[in-house]
This record gives sequence, structure tokens and C-alpha cells, in this order.
Amino acid sequence: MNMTTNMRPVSSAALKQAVEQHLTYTLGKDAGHASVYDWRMALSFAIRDCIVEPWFRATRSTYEGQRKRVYYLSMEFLIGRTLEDAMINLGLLEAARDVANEVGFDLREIIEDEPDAALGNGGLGRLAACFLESMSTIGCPAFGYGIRYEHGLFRQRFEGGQQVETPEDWLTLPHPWEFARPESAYEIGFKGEAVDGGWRPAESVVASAYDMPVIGWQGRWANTLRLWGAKPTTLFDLERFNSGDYAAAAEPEALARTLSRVLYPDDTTYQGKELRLKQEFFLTSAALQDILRRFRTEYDDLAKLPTKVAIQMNDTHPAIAGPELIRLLTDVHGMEWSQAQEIARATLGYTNHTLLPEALERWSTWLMGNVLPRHMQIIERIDDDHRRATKRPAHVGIVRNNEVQMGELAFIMSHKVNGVSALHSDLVKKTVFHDLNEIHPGRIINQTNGVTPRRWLKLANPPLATLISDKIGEGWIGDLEQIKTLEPFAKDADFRRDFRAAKRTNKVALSNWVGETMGVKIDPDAMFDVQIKRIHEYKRQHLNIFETIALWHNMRENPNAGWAPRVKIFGGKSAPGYAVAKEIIHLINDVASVINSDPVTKDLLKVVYPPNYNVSMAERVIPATDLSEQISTAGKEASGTGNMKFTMNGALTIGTLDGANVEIREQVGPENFFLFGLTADEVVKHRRNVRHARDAIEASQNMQSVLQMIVEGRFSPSDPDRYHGLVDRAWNHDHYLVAADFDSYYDAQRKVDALYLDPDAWEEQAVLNTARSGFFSSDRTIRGYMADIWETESALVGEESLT
Ligand code: OX2
Repeated sequence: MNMTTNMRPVSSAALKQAVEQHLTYTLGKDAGHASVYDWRMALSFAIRDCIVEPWFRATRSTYEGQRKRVYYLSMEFLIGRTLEDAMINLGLLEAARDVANEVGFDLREIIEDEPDAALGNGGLGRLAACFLESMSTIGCPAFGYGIRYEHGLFRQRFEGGQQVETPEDWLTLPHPWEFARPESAYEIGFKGEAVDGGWRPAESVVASAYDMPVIGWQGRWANTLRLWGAKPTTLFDLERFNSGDYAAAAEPEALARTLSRVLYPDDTTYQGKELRLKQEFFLTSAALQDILRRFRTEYDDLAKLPTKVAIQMNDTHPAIAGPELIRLLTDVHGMEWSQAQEIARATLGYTNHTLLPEALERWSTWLMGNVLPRHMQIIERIDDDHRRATKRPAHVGIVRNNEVQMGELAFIMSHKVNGVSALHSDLVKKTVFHDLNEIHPGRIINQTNGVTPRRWLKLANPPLATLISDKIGEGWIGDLEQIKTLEPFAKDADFRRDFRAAKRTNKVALSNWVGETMGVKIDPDAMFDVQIKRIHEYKRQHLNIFETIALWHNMRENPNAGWAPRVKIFGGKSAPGYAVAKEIIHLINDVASVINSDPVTKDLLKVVYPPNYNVSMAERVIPATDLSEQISTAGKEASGTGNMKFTMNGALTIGTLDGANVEIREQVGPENFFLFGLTADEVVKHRRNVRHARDAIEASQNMQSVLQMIVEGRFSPSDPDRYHGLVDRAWNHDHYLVAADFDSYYDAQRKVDALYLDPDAWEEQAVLNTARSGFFSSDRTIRGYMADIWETESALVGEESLT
């Protein structure tokens, strides 16, 4: 069968007719009165119609070919907007632009009317979204499984420079990209008791499916993202209602509604809340029941499961999959224990995304035993079996200190465990899973993260994407390795000029947006120096703002010293309960208001921090960036994926040897990367000196001035004591080694200045960054997972020859 022949060209006229049909008959709107929302919905339905056919065909081909399927279980999918991405992958963007113009709207306005689907916190959720797109592009038969949160990540605004959270409500308006599947529903139990080889839950809810098609590049394949919404098993307890106990009567409904109500707003921190454990089990059990149901419609022997099914756990959040799969195989399907354990292990894979101790999930045995009593028994038995089979040291185990260690559970129940960058995978072997790695050599492997070039270059950066395609053709979009053929043009002055012009177009657009939305005027010819990501001490936004203060101070002292004009751009949210991160946000905003009103430096330095950073803001900012800030303490950022997006878009990186920065530097060449700071090994050694911060500050005039200005209240004149705690921590509790890295960072920034003042040299390096970014496509990552973990093949192999 031939997926590629599905790409029937759709003319503008045909698309217009389809849009008008939907406007009239789906939305019941008269064109004369249709709003931008109405047109967006009509266009979305028309585009969605174009996905359905390849989607069905992909599903049929998977069944007919009896292909192995991949199931990606994730508590987060940070999708962003869907309409533009779908139009691009279907090749319908130009037709849609014509339609919009004809009906008197600007396509951009229609695209931007769509709310972001923010079902994730940061890198882990966005990675899942890139993976879905790449699996569809490659033709890897797959499902994503997640939760249909009514409220995604909170909205952020600033009041007096401080973060204020408000609920996000992406589902208030109808969501055109989903298909409700009320027939795909499973009962999910909680609590109650384990009874001889089984479980009698005391509570239950129903998980009901909603499907979103995910279309790959050129519409050749489409997979499904299946999100579960919670519904009550019984609407309400009529007996209790009739006896007047209205609150108790509504209990089943209340439990169900809270389960899929909101996304936990933590990124790399673990909270240990009962509702979260219930959400994790809700997703996992619904997915596994669905997977087994589908498998059994095709095959009768559950022993074949690992040959037809690969289940990937995105971090430990769905790690209850091990015990739940064993429970379903034994208690429900009557399989014998040891076989069930083996089959589960051969089916499951686990991706570790962090080494931070505060992120490692562990549940008290009491809570686990209470919420999932049967699973607690199964976990203990897995642990006993493992202890007996491996003669492991006493301190290794799933159940330790009356807690269930989810990392150990995920490891022991998986046939492959992967880290997300070369350095991170190495550290996984040496640190968190040191002992388990010795017991199970070869189980830990690396799969360096990647990002989809469709969204992060073609969609986000039309001027650059067009320039690249004009030079080397369009092949890079589906095969990013081809972008290396751009390399010789780094030496071509005309090409460098065009490359610079594309960047400038994006910088002008960003400047206008900043002017309109924030009322701050920024100069598109200044260097745009950007740090956008979650706010966290290990990511060191405070290092960046300290350097900004030092720079400002030195610019004032010596305004004619040949500084490169800069705009420092920050973006990112803090977890609502993370006080230190919130203090850093406050400081950035305070520093911004002082610097931005300084007449002495007005042509040299500005600081902007647009609120509510999300996927759509990233699409706006990354293409306009000159300098990418990747400055985490070495050994702490597992990979980073923003770093890759910047590289693709021709930004230069200033960064530490952390996460995927290491590989970015290798790929683009060390001469095209601004390196600073301690290495991961040096960080560990450095911390042994209890005076590391004090020594570094005492040796650095710059650092002393910065802390002095902050502590004097220069940035908080109405409340001069505001940052005493922050400054005290800088001296005495500098766990992330800001002081130790400060001078090295400041010096590297001055090298950045010098290069920026030589536009030709800068542009050559920028072109080389783009040209050498081919490795960082998530298509490459997915091919790695397919070969090394899932043992699956593309369903599109050989398809090309049929077109
Ligand atoms: C993030 C990691 O912090 C980041 O380094 C990585 O690039 C991303 O996952 C994708 O792998 N929550 N978020 C992460 O880890 C956890 C846990």
C-alpha cells in the first residue's frame, strides 16, 4: 500500500469550499457574521478532514501488516498549537492563506486564535510532543497515551514583578482536534483490599478516551494521541441523595472530576501527593487495559506481547506500569507469575530524565498500600524475586526506608533504561543506578534527545526555512542531516547577508511584539541574548541576572568601552510552591525596571521578561535569538532541548559542559560555541570545599559589586531588605556554584561582545551552527529508540519508490 499517494493536492478553491461548508453546517454561522474564532474552527475542521484519510490508512496498514506498535506513556504532552503544524505537514499552508485572505482575514490572526495545549511543564512534555510528530513522520506505528487535563499549566502574570498564577482553560471553548471515544472506556479502581490473588477496589472511576490524530511530514502517516478523561462510574448515589446527604451523594462524581482536572505544575520536583499517585495509576491502567484489549483482538497468545507491543515509560511517572501489567496478566488473564514478570519486562522500557534527588519519585509504602493494595503486594514480590535472583547489596532495592522507590521499580521492570544525552547516560550509570548497572550491565543505554525540525525550524522560522530551501532544496525538512550541505555557504558573503537579513526580520517582529505587549522599546540591531526555560536554581537564571547587573554597572562606569548593545530576554515559569525560584523572578523584574529607565545605558542594555512563556512564545523568540543561554551547573541538566532549537535557528550558544550542550559543541565545533564554567567532575570536587562560594566571591571584584548593589536595595529601593535572603544564600548556600562560575561566565560574555561587533565573523559561526544541527532532529532520536529499545521498523520503508 502506498501512503504517499494520499497527498492529493488540495486547491485553494477546494479548501475554501470545505471551510465554508464547516462554517455553515458544523458551526451554523453565516459568513457575514463569522468571527476569527468561527473561521479558525471551520478551517481546523477542514484541515482535520484531510488528516482522517491517512490516519485510517495508517491504522489499517498496521493491522494488515500485523506490525509491532509503540505505546508512549507520558503524564505530559506539551503540544502548543495544532492548526499551523497540521497545515504545514499537509502542505496546505499556502492554500489556507489564500482562503483567509479571500474571506477577509489574516491567516496569522486565525492561527494565533488557537489556545496552546499546555498539558506539560517543560522539556519532558515537549519532548513527548516532538516524539509523536517524529513517529508519524517516520511511519513508526504508535500511540501516545496521556491525561486530558481540563486545566493545563497555569497562566503566569507579574504583579509588582512577582509571579501570580491563574488557571488555564484551554478546554472552555470546543477543541476541534479531538474525537471523543465514549466506547473506549475502562474502569480504574482505587483502595479497597487485596484478596487472594486479586483486588476488590473500594472506589472506581471510568477512563474515557479522546483521540487526537498526529500527522507526520507530508501527510504520509498519522498516529494517535489518546488522552483519558475521568468520568464517574455512577452519576450519583441516589440512595444517599434521597436521604438528604447531598455532598456524599456527589462523591463519585467529585473523585472523577478531580482526577483529570489539573496538571501538577512541578518540573523536576516530586511532591508525594495522593491525587498525583491516583493520576499516574489512572493513566497507566487505562493505557494498559486498552493495549491488552487491542492485542487480544489480533492475537490469542499473551506470551507474544513483547513481539507486537513496546511500551515506553516517560520518566517514572507511569512506573506503576510494571506491577499493573503483571496484575492484568496474572489476576485477570490467568498467566503464571514468573512468565508474567518476564513478559512485562520484555515489553517495557524506561527513560530517565533527571538525576536531581528532589525529582526522584518515591511513595510511602503506607500510601501505596492504601491507594493500590494489590500493587503493593506485587511490588514486594518483584523486589523479593530480584533480591533472590541477583544477590544484590543490602542498600539496593525497590522498597527501602518504608518507601517505594519508583526509579528502582522502573529499572527492574524494564529491559532497557535510557538517559537523554551522552553525559547524562554516563552519569546515570555512575550515580543513581550505579549498583543496578553492575547487576544488569548493558541495560542502560543512551538516546540523545532531539526536536522536530518541522515545528522548530519550518513553522517557527519561515524566513530562514525559505532561505535554506532556496539554497539546498526541501529535503532537510524530512531528513535534517541534509542541512549539512549548507556548510560551504558559511564562506559565501551573499549567503551570510541573506542569513542575517532573515534573522533581522525575526528580530524586528519580536521587537514590535515586545513594544506592543510590554511597552518596552528594544533595538533589533542589538544582540538578543535569551534564556527561556523553567525557572530553577540549577538552570541558574540568577547567574544570568548577576552578570547583567555587573555588565550594567561596568557600562555606566565606562560607557565608551566598546560594549555590544544587548537585550537580555528572559522567559519562564516557576513552580507555584518554589519560593527561591519566585524570588529570582522578582529580582529579574526589579533589575529590568531599573536598567530600562537608566538614560546612561539606554542604547546599550535592556532587560525584558514577557510573562507566560509557553510553546507559542518559544516559536516567536527562538528564531529572533542571537545568543542562547545554556548555563546550568554541569551535571544537572539531563539534556536540554531548547539548546537544540536555538542551534538549528542559527543562534550561538554560551554554555557549560552539561547535558546535550556537550554534543552540540562537538557537532558545531568548539570554535563556534562559547564555553565556560566547571565540568561535572570539577563541580563535585569543588563542593567539598565548604568555602567555595566565599572564596570565589572574595576573589571577584565584579561579583562583590553585584551582591553589594543587591543588598543595598539598588533594585528594590522601596524595600531595601527584599533580597537579603538571596544574597545570604549566594555567600553561604550556593549549591549550584554560581560564584565559582561567575568570572568565567563574565569573561565568556565579553568574548561574545567582541564577536558580535564583527558581524561577518558572527554570521559565519551562526551559519555553521544551523548547518551542523542535523544530529538534533527527533527523527534521529526516534530511529535510535526503534532500533535499540523497541525493535520496530518503519511502515514506510520502500514507500518512496511507489510515488
Ligand atoms: C527534563 C530535563 O530537566 C531536561 O534536561 C530534559 O531535556 C527534558 O526533561 C527532556 O528529556 N522533568 N523534566 C525533565 O526531567 C524531568 C523529571
